[in-house]
Parts: sequence; structure tokens; C-alpha cells
Amino acid sequence: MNVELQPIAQKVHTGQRLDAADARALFASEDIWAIGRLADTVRRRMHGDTTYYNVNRHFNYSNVCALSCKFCDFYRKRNEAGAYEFSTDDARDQARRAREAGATELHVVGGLHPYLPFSYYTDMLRAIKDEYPQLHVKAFTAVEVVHLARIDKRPNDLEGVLRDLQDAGLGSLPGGGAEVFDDRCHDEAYKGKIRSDKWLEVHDAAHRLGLMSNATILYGHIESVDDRINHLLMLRDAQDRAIDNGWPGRFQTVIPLPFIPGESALKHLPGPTGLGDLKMLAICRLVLDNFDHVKTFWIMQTLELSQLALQFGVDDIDGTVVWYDITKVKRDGSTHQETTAGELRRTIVEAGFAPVERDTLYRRVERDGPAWRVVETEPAGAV
Ligand code: V47
Repeated sequence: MNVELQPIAQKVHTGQRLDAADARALFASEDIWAIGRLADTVRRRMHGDTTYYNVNRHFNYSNVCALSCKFCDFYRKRNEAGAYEFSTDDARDQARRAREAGATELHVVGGLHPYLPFSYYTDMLRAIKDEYPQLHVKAFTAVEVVHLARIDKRPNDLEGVLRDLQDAGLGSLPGGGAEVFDDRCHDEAYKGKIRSDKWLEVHDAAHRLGLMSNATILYGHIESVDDRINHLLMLRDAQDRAIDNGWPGRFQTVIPLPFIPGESALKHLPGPTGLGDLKMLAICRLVLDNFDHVKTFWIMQTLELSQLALQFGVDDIDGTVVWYDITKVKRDGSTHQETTAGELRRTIVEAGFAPVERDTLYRRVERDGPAWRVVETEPAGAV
């Protein structure tokens, strides 16, 4: 191991928290194998050789968006070719298909639609839960929650909005929309979107209400290494806040998202590399010591890299997915992006890990075809 990593290794082996200087040294190091081994040490301390996966479906209810984020290849303006908004019946249909496939989770997100009323979102949740009550609905990024509060003319009542969504069937919040918590990046690439303070305010409110949530970081575009580090430290502080205050909710997992240039306004940028992805995942594992899980979203990381990432601190792969419109793996731009539980298990076993199907709250799932039940144990994770 290179000498600059030795004090960090000492901290990792004695369970001490890493600081910004440590994170900077990790990013500066080219010793990717040493970084991987350190992340693997932490991952095995927390989860042994268990690797989680889930049987889920994603549902993007509309791509119409008031914003024009430069990294985004998904949004359309209302009357533009390709713009869509699904109905409540479409959402019900998604739930029916999820039931038939035995999915445990529906991940629902969309653009900031300028005209749909608040009732569209609560009706959608009710229709899904009515059709398939067992299904966990993980829905609406913090950005959407703030948008819903605005369209319902109560911009300062985030808790009230979340409570109404919860009453209609919301199960937890996904981690999207965080991008990179930095004002320069915000103003250059996603102006008009909420800033870090609001994103964190929504997640704090969710955690106070007992909703679990996730966190993302979108990397490999115009951000600097220091921007990445600040973002991770802000997430770690927010998790400390939830834990120290004894709030009933908290972050479950971090999902580092590599920028996919696609046809976005930043398509001239090269995007991250495979080694850059592995380093980022490993550093997330090492810095976010109060997060139980580090997850790859294979739609963005690819399943092949996700397999390797299991040795770089990752303990979870999302998911069977099925339909996904925000980024595309294949060059043909197809939104049908599906893998099977069998393929996920094979990927995990071949890498030398033990696959465990989980539900959204990281409880073990026992399955008999499309029928499934949660095995009642404490949520997995060692924090
Ligand atoms: O919010 C948009 C990002 C996010 C691009 O919580 C892009 O379990 C890369 O948050 N390249 C949506 N990323 C995905 C997301 C997610 C995925 C899987 C699981 C969970 C979870 C959350 O994708 C958006 C945005 O931050 N994004 N465009 C792009 N070109």
C-alpha cells in the first residue's frame, strides 16, 4: 500500500471516522486496489458476504418538466414531441403488472410537471395501493416534493405535504435530485432546481415523520473532487442529525450515479470511467460510515461493473427495473431495461457473494414465484 494511504488504513482498521483530508488523499491516490480493499474491509464488517438485490419496477409518470437541467436527457416541454403524462389508470396498470411479476417495490418519479394538481399525485398513490396493497411505493424525489408543496400553495409546509402523501400510500423517498451540493455546479448545470439546503430539509422532514429515504450523488460532469467530498460530508452530517435526534426515519443507502452524457446539453463531456466509478463507490463506503448500504443502479453503472463493484464496498444492486426512461443503457434508447432476479443472483454468486432478496426496507424476502413475504427480522445493516 502506498504510504499516503497508510494513516487512512489505520483509521479504517480502528473504526475511526475519515475527514475531508482523508477523502482528498483517497481521490488523489492511484492505488485503486488498496482503496478497494479498505472499502471491502468495511463492507464485510457490516454485511459479511451478503449482497442485496430487489425485485422492483420503475415508473416514470411524466417527462414534462419545468426545469431544463443540462445533464438531463429525459425532460420534454409540454407540447414537444415525445412529451407524455400517464394517467391514474396507467399507474393502476403498473401496479397490476408489478403484482403479476411479484415485485416488492414500485419506484415512481417524474419531471416537475407545471400543470398537474396535487390530487394527481395522491390519486396515483391510492390507485397503486388499491390495486396491490403489499407493494412498497418509493416515490418522489425531494425536488418533486418541494414542487408539490408549491403547486398546492403551501411551500413552507413540507411536513404536511409528506404526511398527505404518506396517508395516500407513500412508503419512502428515493434519493434522486441531489446532484452535487454545490452552488457553482447548481448555477451552471441545474439552475432553478432546489439547492442543497432544501433537498436536505425535505429529507430531514421525512426522517422526522418516520419515512426512510435514500441519497444520491451525480458525479463525473462539471464538479470538482472537493465538491464531491463536501456533498458526502453534508450527507453524513444529515444522517448524524437523524440518528442523534432519534428521528424514526433515516437514510438507508447511498447510490452514486455516474453522469451519462446521452443527448444532454453536457453531451460533449466524456463522463466517468470504470476505474473512476469503482473509486467513487469505494470512497462513498469509506466516508459514509453512518450509512448502512452502498448501492449500484446497474442501469447507470452496468451490471458488469456492478459485479466488480461488490469488491469495492457495494452491498446492494438495484433491481429488476423493467422500464426506465431517465437514462438508457443501450444505444438504441429503449426504455425497456430489465434484468431478472435469476440474473442478479448469478451475477452476485459468480463474484463470490451471497445473494439476499430484500424489500425496500432491507428486510429479507422469502419468495415462491410471484408470491412473497417479508421474513420478520431487524432491517439488515450494522450501523
Ligand atoms: O434524480 C438524471 C439522475 C436521478 C442523468 O433512491 C442522471 O433507490 C446520470 O435517483 N446521468 C434518478 N444520472 C435516479 C435515482 C435513483 C436510481 C435508482 C435508485 C434510487 C433510489 C434512486 O438520476 C435523477 C438525477 O440525479 N440523472 N440524468 C444522467 N444523464
